[in-house]
Amino acid sequence: MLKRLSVAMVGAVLLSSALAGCGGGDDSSSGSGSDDKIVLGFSQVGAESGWRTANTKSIQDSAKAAGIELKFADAQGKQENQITAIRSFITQKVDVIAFSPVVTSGWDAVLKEAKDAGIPVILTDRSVDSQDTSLYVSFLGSDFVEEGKKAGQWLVDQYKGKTGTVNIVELQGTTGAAPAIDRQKGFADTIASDPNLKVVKSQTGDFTRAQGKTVMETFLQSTPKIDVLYAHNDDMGLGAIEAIEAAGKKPGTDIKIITVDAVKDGMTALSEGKINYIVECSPLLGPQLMDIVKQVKSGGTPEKRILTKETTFTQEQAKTELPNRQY
Ligand code: GYE
Repeated sequence: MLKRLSVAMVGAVLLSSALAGCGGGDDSSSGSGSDDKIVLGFSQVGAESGWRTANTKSIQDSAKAAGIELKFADAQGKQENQITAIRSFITQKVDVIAFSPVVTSGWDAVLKEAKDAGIPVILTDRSVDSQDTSLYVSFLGSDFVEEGKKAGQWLVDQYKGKTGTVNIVELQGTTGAAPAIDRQKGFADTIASDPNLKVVKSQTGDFTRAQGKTVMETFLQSTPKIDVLYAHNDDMGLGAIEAIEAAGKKPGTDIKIITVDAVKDGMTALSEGKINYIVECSPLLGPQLMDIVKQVKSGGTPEKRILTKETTFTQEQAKTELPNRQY
């Protein structure tokens, strides 16, 4: 009951703040040029990780730089909040809607409402599983299966020619989220080439540091021999490092660690030898998103799938890259 109430309240707050942004007095709130400014409604997942914080900043900064009026709603990790925010953007008649879907499924109805209202939708960072791809104009983001494959390939290379079972534990991202599904799949498919590599435990840590720590504690208690940890993001890996150290083990040495993202804290742990390998996933999607928004608004047709460029980092490479890392 209490939970329901708080969800309803968050929804109401989102709705009212979103409405306030576009309600009366538009001249004074946005300056004299507000009429011809493109209005973009953006529904963000939340603030679960360092990646997400950098992604939010990138979107806010680049909207400003592009002269686009941004209506930003934080869904606090809840799909129902995202649906509420999207509906409020439709009511407000924003020019374009963009969002990073917390999970892949359950979007058809609200996307249809946007389409019927003639408002183009851009998927940012994460995909949806809608069969009808006309429900969105473009999807900008990483190839998460490829990221999982890169993580798996590094491990395959590490254990090439060696004998004995390698026990791997996996910290998955948010259940049902595209990066969790795809990073698991890419990794599993790749390590299948070496029968010694076995995932013995796999559980969600919801992409957060706190849950990464808690779940790793249970892994350590239930599994005496853990050789490798594969965490779907840096934050869960960093939480797990705390649990490993508290259990008297040396992260990076006693347990090899692979993560995804390459945010500053992850890169620092990598350069210190506590993480062994990081697959990069760039959160800096803002500039490209604003370009797509402008293109759509001027009647253009953006590519249906726009991929971000990414790399990988070893411990040595992290030392070189760290001083340049923006996020
Ligand atoms: O890897 C993780 C975040 O969707 C790519 O979400 C994003 C993921 C990112 O919470 O840190």
